[in-house]
Amino acid sequence: MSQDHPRFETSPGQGGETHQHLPPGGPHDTSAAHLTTNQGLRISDNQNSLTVGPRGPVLLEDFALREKIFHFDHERIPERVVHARGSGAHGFFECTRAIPELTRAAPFLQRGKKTPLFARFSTVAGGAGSADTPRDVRGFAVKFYTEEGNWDLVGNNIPVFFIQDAIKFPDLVHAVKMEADKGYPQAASAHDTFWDFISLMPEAMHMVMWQMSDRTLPRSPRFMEGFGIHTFRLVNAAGEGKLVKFHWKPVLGVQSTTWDEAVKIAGADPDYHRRDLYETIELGAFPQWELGLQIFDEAWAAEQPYDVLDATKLIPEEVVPVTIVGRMTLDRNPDNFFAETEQVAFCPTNIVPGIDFTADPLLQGRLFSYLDTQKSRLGTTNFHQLPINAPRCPFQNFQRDGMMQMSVPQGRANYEPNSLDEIGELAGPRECPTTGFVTYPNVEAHDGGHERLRVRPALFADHYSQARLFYRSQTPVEQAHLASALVFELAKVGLEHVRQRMLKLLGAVDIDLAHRVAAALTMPLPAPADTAAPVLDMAPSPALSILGKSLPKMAGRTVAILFAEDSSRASIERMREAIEAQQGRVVMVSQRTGLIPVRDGSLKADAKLEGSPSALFDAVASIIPPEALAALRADHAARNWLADAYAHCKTIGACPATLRLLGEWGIAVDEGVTNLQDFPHVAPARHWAREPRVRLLA
Ligand code: HDE
Repeated sequence: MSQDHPRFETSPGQGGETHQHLPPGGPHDTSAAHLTTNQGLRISDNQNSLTVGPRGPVLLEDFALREKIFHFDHERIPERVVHARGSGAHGFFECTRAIPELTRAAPFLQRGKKTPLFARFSTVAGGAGSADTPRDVRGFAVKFYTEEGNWDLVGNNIPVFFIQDAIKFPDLVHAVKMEADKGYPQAASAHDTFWDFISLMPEAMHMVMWQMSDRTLPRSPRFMEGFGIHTFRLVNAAGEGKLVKFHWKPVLGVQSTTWDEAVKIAGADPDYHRRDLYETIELGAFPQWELGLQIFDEAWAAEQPYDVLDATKLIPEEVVPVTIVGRMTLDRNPDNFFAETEQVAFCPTNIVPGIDFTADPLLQGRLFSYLDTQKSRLGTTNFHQLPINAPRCPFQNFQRDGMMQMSVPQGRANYEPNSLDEIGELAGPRECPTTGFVTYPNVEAHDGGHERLRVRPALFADHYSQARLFYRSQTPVEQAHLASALVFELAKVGLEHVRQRMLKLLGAVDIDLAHRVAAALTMPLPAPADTAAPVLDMAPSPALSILGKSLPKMAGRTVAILFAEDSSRASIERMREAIEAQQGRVVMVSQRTGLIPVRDGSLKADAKLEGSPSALFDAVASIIPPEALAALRADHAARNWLADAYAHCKTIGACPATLRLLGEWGIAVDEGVTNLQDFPHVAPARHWAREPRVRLLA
């Protein structure tokens, strides 16, 4: 590097134009971790692009520059479609009153038990860069990392909602967000489209009261109540369920601002709430909320003048008191806003044993929406692997692959059930009926008394009767093909116990079939599998057979005519006419392509024998003069052509010279090998009687 061409250095006066190591703290600090590319390559210069000479163009070759800018270009991800503006913190939930009689959910089982969590508070309408203090509902979302999986309690700071049914949510959000044509106002409900919608939506009136109250102007998240809104269900270890509404109560009490304050704060410090949460945690004044429950049951609910599944209704605390069962403390700010607060993905579907849903139609819609939106926002189905979203308990299943897959599963068990453990291979995880999550059957009056179950109807239990019907409805040729296919496939299965199990299942389908397959595999025939339902002997259905439906017609079929130099053009033309008259198609095949001289002129070969095996055609005819025999005898492709046509049970139309070849090659003449005159009538048929002579069938 020449002294004439100074390079840019971030610490003026510390060296200038060459690579020199500077004192600690400078850009070339050797005591710090080395700066590398994403491939781990150490970077020698993070200040200057690579150029041709001091004033020349920047080189495409500068991969360090391109990687850095490429990554920067893609730093933004889609913001949340609602609740885009928010801030979060880590903390824990401490159980202050064990309630095993109400729920088996892990966080509530012992007094003093602590469960780590992450909470995020948000506005609803504004974009990610909007101010913290508009008049708006606030999100109050908490992710509990329990030892039985993540539980997300995704609530708001108001105990009711605008709408009763999720199907209205996109309309509500469109109406409140910036107007479609103007792109404003940002983060404000004070505009035409919001009030147009609301004026047509009487169910929103209760929520509008809350929205126009000072609840939507909180002093800070630290002074907000939080509500699960929907009625949920708690289920204890005995499987008994109670209905519940969740309440968060700030230890500091509830506090709002006035509208005028909120407006001025938005100007003076748009990050007022974010800063407030961050700074108080940094100062060690950890915000706290008590978690309270309103517990009730169906009988009580049925007597109320409102429906507890209606999210526009609350249950007055004076009617059903709020029982405090624990306390949330937020004691740690995120290390990185993007990695944690931005990438945290709350899903109301994240519940744990002991907690369940109800049929609230607003909740039911949310159960679809959140998982779905994360795919748009975080770009991959594997967002659950991000540190902020990953459960703190072990998790494993057979979901695989997908964009940004971080785990490296071992072994070939990527499906279930499997029996790979029987040969000492990794079999993977198994379902557990006793400790796994079980949905509360939930007999709610409006469900018509039907329980929510994971069962199949009783008649689905018969797996064999129709398999037997199918097999027995096949012609003997088809049965042989089916049995042989099973033999072919199972012969490729190296797992002895799997073959055994298949023979047992086949035995339950048809003992003769099982016997054929076992014999061909030289395996002893095991006893047939036990069946959950009686296997019926149904009357055979010929409609299930292919051969029963095959029509011996030329239409739609293709016939190849093999010819050679000096073949009889007249015989070939006669053959072509007969085939085409029956709507068949003719392909002329010869050892050479192009125009071939034949008796009385020439004929064009459409295909070369070597590249056009007889498998391509439905039937073949060979019209050749004795003079061609020598060349065909010496041609392996010619021999295969005829031998395969025979082995595939096709009709072969043979001239006298062809018959000689067939004889020489040991291809027996049968009813499917015809003279040229009969050929067009016999051609479409397959001659299955020939099959035992050409292959070993099961
Ligand atoms: Fe949400 N809501 N919501 N919501 N919601 C989202 O999910 C949705 C509703 C709430 O800090 C989205 O990850 C539908 C009620 C909070 O990351 C999305 C319906 C309540 C947050 C979504 C509702 C909420 C969201 C957008 C009508 C209070 C922020 C980004 C049935 C109980 C969570 C995302 C965070 C976020 C859908 C109604 C609370 C699109 C369809 C009622 C606190 O999935």
